[in-house]
Amino acid sequence: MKCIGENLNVMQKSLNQAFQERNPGPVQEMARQQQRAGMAWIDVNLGPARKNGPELMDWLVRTIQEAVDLPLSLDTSNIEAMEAGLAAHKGRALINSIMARPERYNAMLPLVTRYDADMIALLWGPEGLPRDENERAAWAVELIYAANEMGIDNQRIYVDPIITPLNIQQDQLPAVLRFMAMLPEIAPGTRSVGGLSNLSNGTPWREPLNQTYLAMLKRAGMYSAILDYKDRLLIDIAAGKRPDIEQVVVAVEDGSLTSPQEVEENLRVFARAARVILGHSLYSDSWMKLE
Ligand code: THG
Repeated sequence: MKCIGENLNVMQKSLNQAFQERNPGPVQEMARQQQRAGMAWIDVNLGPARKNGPELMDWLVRTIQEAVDLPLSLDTSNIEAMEAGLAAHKGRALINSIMARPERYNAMLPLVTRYDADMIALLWGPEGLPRDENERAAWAVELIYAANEMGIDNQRIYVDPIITPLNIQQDQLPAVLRFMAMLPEIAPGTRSVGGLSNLSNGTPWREPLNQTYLAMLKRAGMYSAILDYKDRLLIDIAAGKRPDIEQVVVAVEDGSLTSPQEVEENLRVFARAARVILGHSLYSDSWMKLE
């Protein structure tokens, strides 16, 4: 699986200060670390970027691409900031993201063709989060059809089914996996992506949950993930270097492993996490101790 580093964002206190002061040092240092960790893209996350959005995005794109030779995933809901980033970007940028809402995609799809970019099709619909795999499918069809009408080929579209936090919407995680199985038929040739850390937001078990769900998404055919580049084990799983962990996760998914006790102690955490992600056990902050 290809990795997109999530860490260069305005929520990071130390970086936010560098952003505001237009201090290139910390930004370029993190960009180099992300490249060394094997990221295929760096997500540049400004959120709504209400203040000086276009000028800040322009500066960030130039500053990062001065230090590393990587394409960027431009992550902002501010369309003017998105356009400024695309204009400054060298090579093919990834627009993160375009929602399945007509007023958003009608405004943003022209940027994909104007700047010859790739795009993330975010399955956030007119009524907000999708409720199951069928709603995801319906919104994917609508958005991809609109993109195709503008001359954007499926190969340039990265479908994001939206990964939601386990502690809020446990049943959406299996729904995303079922949607992944449907995607090649719905939209042949599209790629896929998901924001992995959303899953574990607000839980005390971030790493094992992210690692386990990544193994499931990989098996389900997901092409890429936005993730924490500092989690070495996660990156190893994405690169296929941990078949032992993948095997445990598959065994839970296929029902051949029913008790975490059946595997070596160091792999039990992945069996437990797989059970809670699949809904075999109910999530609570103390579930890891209870299993
Ligand atoms: N899909 C797409 N884009 C996305 C998301 C998605 N962009 C934003 C987000 N989701 C992915 N990026 C992040 C970035 C940071 C965190 C989660 C997702 C995160 N940060 C730590 C936290 O809040 O606890 C704080 C940062 C730190 O201190 O390390 O969780 O789904 N297309």
